[in-house]
Amino acid sequence: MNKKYYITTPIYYPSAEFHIGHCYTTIIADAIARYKRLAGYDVFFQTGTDEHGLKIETKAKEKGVTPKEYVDEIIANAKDLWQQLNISYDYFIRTTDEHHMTRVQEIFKKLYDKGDIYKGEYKGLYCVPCESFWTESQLVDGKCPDCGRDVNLVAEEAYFFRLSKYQKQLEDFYEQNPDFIAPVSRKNEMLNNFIRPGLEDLCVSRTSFKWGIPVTFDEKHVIYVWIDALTNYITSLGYPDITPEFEKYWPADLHLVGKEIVRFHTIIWPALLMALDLPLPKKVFGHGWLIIDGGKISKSLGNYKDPREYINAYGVDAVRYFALREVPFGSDGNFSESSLITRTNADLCNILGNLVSRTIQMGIKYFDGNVKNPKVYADIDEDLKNSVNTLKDKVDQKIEELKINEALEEIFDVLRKCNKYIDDTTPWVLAKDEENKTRLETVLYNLLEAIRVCATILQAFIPETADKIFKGLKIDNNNFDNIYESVFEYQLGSEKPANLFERIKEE
Ligand code: ME8
Repeated sequence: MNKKYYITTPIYYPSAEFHIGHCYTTIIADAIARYKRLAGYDVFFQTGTDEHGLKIETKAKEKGVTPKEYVDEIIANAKDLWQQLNISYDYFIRTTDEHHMTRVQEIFKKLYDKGDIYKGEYKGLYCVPCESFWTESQLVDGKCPDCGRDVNLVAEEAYFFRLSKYQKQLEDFYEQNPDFIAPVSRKNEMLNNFIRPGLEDLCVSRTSFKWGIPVTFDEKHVIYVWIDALTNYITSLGYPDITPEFEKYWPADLHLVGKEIVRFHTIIWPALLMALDLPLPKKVFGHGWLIIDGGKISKSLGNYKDPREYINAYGVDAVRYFALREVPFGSDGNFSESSLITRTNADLCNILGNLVSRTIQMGIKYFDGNVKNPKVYADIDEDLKNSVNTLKDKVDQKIEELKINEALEEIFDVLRKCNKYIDDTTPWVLAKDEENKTRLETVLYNLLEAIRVCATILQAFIPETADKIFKGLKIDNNNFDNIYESVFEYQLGSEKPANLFERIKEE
């Protein structure tokens, strides 16, 4: 039986079209999922949409459509976007799915019967665009700390989840599982700013709007945000039924989220799971934000383009590579079209594309496309081979630590070395003298092997490009099991393959 790996993205709000920030999390989750599949794991990769709430109800009303009609259109576009980005999700959950809704109702009832949900009155400061309640002390200049807009004082009858009851259990859990939250700075933030000062019970129902999952035993209430949203990670597996899928995949190995929802995933979600007597996810990683002109890319600010425009202009792997490589994973980073272009030209075009096309062309020109291993090595070859042979372990380690950008740096270091190896061994000089034929073949064979190994790993990150490389090398793609089984002879044919990336001119 293969080892399993369950990875999730947040379920995004379809209140507006998705932007590059949503692509960021989803591309990274996809690369990790693909990597684990190549490594032989039985992967379950889930993404989806979080469709209830006042904001969507209001937006739909403004547009003169039902909330469901409103979200359906956005979700069709989102699915098209994921397809164009080669996102290999196994399951797309919608919180309007019938089975999700009934399962959420059952979970709510279960918690109520247990006494962990009770009826009370909610008074709070509410930000409509962010769908968030804030305490007085969290406001910045009296406004919503996330978007800077006005908040309203709201009072209504509501159900509460006994979050406070789980304070000690959460602290103990953090203590015993030091790797639960990453990066570690976010863990300290949760402990010091939220848990230790004392957890308040959490409001989990609303009567002020209708667009939500009704509480079965008190129908004027709809279940509010977090019990509906967070449980997506288990309702998709059939919970509360203990299905074979649930038994196989739960607990999740990794919830990948943006830093602003770490709090919900590392406090509310574990507490809910504790209340349900379920095991907790192994890790929550809170990544940084992509920012534009110093501010967060935001639906409410509308400061973004449809990511499909970038895919159409520069190719899917330019966008994927940027998301994976540009920003140290965990930190905030700037996004601009010009940095996307610079990154594509510098790495994909100059380092990778150039290497692959030069090598294949030389194989065709000097050996009619047939290059095998003459097995006579010089020191300079051993050096390159050593970098190639240790690459997979280095990348494994980086992926384990979720240092995704550094994983790509390792691969591109090897590719850079290959280019330097060409400059140092000067195949075009070797080609002038028949006596150097064996040496020349060794050089080209080593390069082809290095490219093959890099492409095998790159399948996880830029799958379309990796496929093109395999086609250029005229070999089948591989998983990691036989990555270090050498090819006996490359038969490259006679046709020069198209360039992997054209240099982009910045206007
Ligand atoms: O919060 N940079 O949905 P949401 C990087 N429905 N990542 C970004 C980003 C940016 N500028 N903007 C968005 C929700 N993201 C809830 C989640 S989960 C049970 C419920 C990504 O549509 C990032 O992953 O506001 C962030 O956490 C998520 O989109 C927020 O998506």
